[in-house]
Amino acid sequence: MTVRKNQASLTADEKRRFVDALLELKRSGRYDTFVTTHNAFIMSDTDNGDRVGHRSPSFLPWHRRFLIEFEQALQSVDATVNLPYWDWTADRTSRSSLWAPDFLGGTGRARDGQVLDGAFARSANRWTINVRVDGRDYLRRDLGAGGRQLPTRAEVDSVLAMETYDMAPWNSSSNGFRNHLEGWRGVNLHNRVHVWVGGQMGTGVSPNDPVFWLHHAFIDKLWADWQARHPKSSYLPAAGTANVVDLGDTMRPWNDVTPADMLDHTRHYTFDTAA
Ligand SMILES: [Cu+2]
Repeated sequence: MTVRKNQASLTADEKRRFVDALLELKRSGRYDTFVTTHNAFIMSDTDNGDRVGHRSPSFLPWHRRFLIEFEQALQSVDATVNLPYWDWTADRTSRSSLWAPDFLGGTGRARDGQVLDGAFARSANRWTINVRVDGRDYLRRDLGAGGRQLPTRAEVDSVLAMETYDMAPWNSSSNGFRNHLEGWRGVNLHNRVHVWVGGQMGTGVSPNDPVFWLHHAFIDKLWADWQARHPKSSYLPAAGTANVVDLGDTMRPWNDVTPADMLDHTRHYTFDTAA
């Protein structure tokens, strides 16, 4: 049974196994296929055209399916590994244990953003950035870039209070829960965290940084928390919407899974705590 835990509560052994499984997926080439897929959707999802992975209602079920597939890949390396989540409202500085050398390593150096410690540093030679948007082949970060702050618990609660899942025009200008969580409108939760980490996390090839999975596992948990809080609210739109994945439509790239199939996470995993 997969239980997704808060990263702050992982034991030293759990951290080591998670990092080792990441390194093995990277070595085998499987890791980079996830980066390629994510970037392809970032490039093709547009506000006025087809949109599946981002800036649309299916942002949440798409990433849920994407994380399940990634977690299964990790478990094929080490069956004890589950995806942890990063509650950035609680662990909100670069001094968090998340960024220690025994886990994800820290921020990048000022000159070029290069991460210098931990298993994903260039010097460890096991984390070359192959799927990239520029020539730099090393992991980069700029934690807290430009003095930005991570979202607060109060900001998260203000978004969880929104009753309606999503609204027309079903894109980055929408009102409703999904777009506020994604961050194109309002207090900005998910997008802001990508920008706060900086480096590759601020680009379409963001899964190059392993923190991508921990960030999205928490976004996914917030969707579950929202469902628990609004049992009468459901995924929208229900049917017949051009360019958008309705409740019963299949999602690319899998073509065999719908948002309806993704509503109940407990078929796949549970969380250590509710919100
Ligand atoms: Cu993201």
